[in-house]
Amino acid sequence: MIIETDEDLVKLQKIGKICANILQAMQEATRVGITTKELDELGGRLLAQYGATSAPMLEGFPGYTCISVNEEIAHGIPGGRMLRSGDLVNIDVSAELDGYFGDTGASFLLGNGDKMAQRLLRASKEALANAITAAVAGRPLNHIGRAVENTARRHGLKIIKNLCGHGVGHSLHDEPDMIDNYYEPKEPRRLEKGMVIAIEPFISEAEQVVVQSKSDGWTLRTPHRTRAAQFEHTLVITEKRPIILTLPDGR
Ligand code: M3C
Ligand code: CO
Ligand code: CO
Repeated sequence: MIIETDEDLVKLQKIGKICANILQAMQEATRVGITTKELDELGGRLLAQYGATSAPMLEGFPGYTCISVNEEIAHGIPGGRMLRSGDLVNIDVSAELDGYFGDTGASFLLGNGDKMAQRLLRASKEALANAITAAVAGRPLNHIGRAVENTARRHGLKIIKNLCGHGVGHSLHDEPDMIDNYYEPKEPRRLEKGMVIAIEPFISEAEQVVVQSKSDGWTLRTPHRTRAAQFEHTLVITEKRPIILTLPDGR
């Protein structure tokens, strides 16, 4: 969506902060032995406290939040899987309040993890930061993907090419759709002032596509089960630096 009124901005800020606070609380609650279902139930309780609705559930997803572990890249279904030291965990929180949506996600390690997992985290965090810097009104939309792709290359890593950012606002996946995480020279669109978008680079250790699980219809994995990490923020495009809507309280 494109912001038209002050009310649009205020309501997007509200749901953005809610998503960010819930993501932070779930990250803080993550410990060895907890199941992804228990973590998701915390997310569900917090959503209820804020009066917000899980966006994945509105799409028929069987969980309040998406929790993806190791070989799961995205859309991981919360369940009985117990988290272990060294797991690379991704939590993605998206929700609706008053007709407005927010979307944020983060990957992190439980314990120290291995060198590659640490590299994936550093690179994907940096890719999101560089993409945010590139997201200025008037610039070609493909500057976002270019920033992500260049960051991955500098770290000797790959991009998951069939996962992309998207517009957000009146729906979870809104206009402009399909914001590629790689440089697409034929992309004709430009960023506009007031555009609300979610940028979410998935940086990968080897493979460049994900496939959907045939058994649950949701979980996205790479064919050979190699890993990736994601960070996601919802932003409003301006003529300067974008406004990041999904920062938790106190940040
Ligand atoms: N918030 C998720 C979608 C959740 S709906 C099951 C998203 O938009 O960030 C992703 N899209 C693709 C992979 S993760
Ligand atoms: Co998301
Ligand atoms: Co998203």
